Amino acid sequence: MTDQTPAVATYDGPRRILSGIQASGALHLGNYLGALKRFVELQDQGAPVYVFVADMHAITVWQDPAKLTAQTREIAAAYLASGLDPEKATIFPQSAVRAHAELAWIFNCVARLGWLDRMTQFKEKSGKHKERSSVGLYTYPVLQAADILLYKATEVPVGEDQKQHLELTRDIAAKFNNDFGVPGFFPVPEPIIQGPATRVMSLRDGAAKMSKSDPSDNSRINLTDDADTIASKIKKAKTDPEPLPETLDGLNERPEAKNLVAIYAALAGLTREQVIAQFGGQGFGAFKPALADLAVSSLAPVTAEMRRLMDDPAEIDRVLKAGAERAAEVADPVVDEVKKIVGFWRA
Ligand code: AQP
Repeated sequence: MTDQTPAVATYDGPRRILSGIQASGALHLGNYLGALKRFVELQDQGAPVYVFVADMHAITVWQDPAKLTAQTREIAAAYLASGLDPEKATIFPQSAVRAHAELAWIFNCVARLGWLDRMTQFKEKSGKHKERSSVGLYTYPVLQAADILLYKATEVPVGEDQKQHLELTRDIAAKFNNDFGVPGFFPVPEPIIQGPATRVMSLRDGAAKMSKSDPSDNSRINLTDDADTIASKIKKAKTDPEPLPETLDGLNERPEAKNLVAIYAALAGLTREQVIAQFGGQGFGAFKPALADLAVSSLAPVTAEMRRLMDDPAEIDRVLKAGAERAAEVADPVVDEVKKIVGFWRA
């Protein structure tokens, strides 16, 4: 929390879960284990789930317009193929609900420059070329706060990398409630960063996050990879020469081994202790083929369903349109109320 954050007021609205994935390229195993699988678990627990395709976030870096539309459908296909049910979960493209942009502007005037200056993801993504980065890339976490608070979301399932952005959302909610004298108007949402795979690492470098933008395709398993490609990427994954340890502590200082064990645990629905109990003492010559088989059998149904859906864009579009209408029913009254609170003119 920043030093400017006032005391948290109580929010007594309903429980709501919200998250999104950028339409910025092919999805990978990190997105699947850190985000998609979690959304489905929450939906299956009966929670009201809102999941959007973050196309407005995607354009913070250049996107070919023709590809952006296809990528938006592809993320929606991944949501459906992973098990999200459009009757239960509200699935929609961010840009189809205008209130996201409206609330983001108001939040740009609530958030402080000092808060954004601390965001490590901007520093990583802008690299040495900060001056050439888009202004949108800088204010990205403010749009993310609008995405979340527009639905008065109480919980946000994300991977570890989004923790700092979630803290900024909490600060914006608290500052808005405080500045405008509306305690409890916005909830101060909780991040849900749980499970054995909140930070899946690159297969080529145990110190780097598995990421869409990594130039090496061998660093990640894409949801669109076929069985042979998955097996070959796991076979080539960087490891050390030691066998797997007999205890979890033995994975310390062995980032690549730790990552592969975490991936196995997440895919098999086991704890890392259980994986170590099964494979401790065995070399990667035995563990990697077992992991490859598991990855292929877990991802094959998702990949096949994604392909089927991608061949039927009309079905995806129906889901997105209905989802956008349902999302707007929640979002529009919230942004109307915010405009009233801020003092904007209305007839
Ligand atoms: N490696 C990861 N392990 C666990 N969770 C991850 N997520 C991303 N990478 C991992 C989670 O996936 C959700 C959607 O992420 P996103 O596409 O919106 O943005 P991102 O985090 O920027 O994903 P990438 O792959 O790293 O994209 P690039 O390379 O474009 O930056 C989020 O919940 C995220 O935590």
